[in-house]
Amino acid sequence: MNTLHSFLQISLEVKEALVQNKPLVALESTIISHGMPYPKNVETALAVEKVVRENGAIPATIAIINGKCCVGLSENEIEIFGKEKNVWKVSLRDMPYIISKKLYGATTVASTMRIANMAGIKIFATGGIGGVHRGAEKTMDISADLSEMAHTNVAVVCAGVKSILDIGLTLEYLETKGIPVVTVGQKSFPSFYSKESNYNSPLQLNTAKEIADMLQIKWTLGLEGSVLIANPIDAKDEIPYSVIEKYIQAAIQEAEKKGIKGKDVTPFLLQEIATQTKGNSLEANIALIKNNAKMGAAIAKELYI
Ligand code: PSU
Ligand code: MN
Repeated sequence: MNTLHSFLQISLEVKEALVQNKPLVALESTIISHGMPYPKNVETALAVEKVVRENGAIPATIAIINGKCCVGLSENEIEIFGKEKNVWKVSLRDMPYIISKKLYGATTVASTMRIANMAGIKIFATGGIGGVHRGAEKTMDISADLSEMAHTNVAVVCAGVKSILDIGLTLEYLETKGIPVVTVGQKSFPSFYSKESNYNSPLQLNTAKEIADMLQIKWTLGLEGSVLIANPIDAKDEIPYSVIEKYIQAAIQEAEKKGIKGKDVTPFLLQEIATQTKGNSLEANIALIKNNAKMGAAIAKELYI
């Protein structure tokens, strides 16, 4: 009989870290296969793993390969996810299909969280989460990332919510689902490419230790689910809101014109914005992921002590 165990493949390094109670940071693979172009995607994925290590934690990049949920990828596997065209973007609904068909599956925030939880990893660093899309009152396009965050005990470090989404509605949805949203070191809720947005963060904490304390208390109380840790992009790397907003508007219009729908929306918008900003948005994206990896490692270190 198949058990959960038979579908989970944890790398030696990650296994050792789990046994020895070393800090671990989960990383997703959709960002590699559908979030950035080759070869920058592979370079970034490897650089992000390096940042996690340099900050005293063990990286665990997660993906689905050959019928297994893999926790901890080799360089060669990361290269495949960056290069191959036949890699699926796998959210929760796609997991059983991709596993049963033994296809390559790049995991989104939702599926990465679920697999990290199976392995016992509590901290996950990424760039941006999916959320409530603009116009969701008509399209119902709300990412499964949000519902997953309502009940899986893995904290997500991201750079806030980018305004391809409806930031206000995303914050409302998070509140409804009981998901704490805490911004690191500032009042304004960050918006991915930009350090700030027009929204205040519901909560603010200033150190990794404070965040780790809050996570421990949440889960000790039996309050299930994630915490959204919004880590603002460094001022030197940001694209100001007023500048990026017009590219985002244009990209959304282009997606509508082309009839892009469902799971293709986010990758299309990211690519369109990168093209229109002549790669500037991609550079900001890379900088903020590294920044989040660093914060993820710092929190993981506090949590495992
Ligand atoms: N935002 C980014 N880069 C990404 C994604 C979001 O800046 O790569 C990916 C993440 O994997 C996220 C997913 O979980 O898009 C959300 O997709 P959807 O909106 O289809 O749920
Ligand atoms: Mn969607």
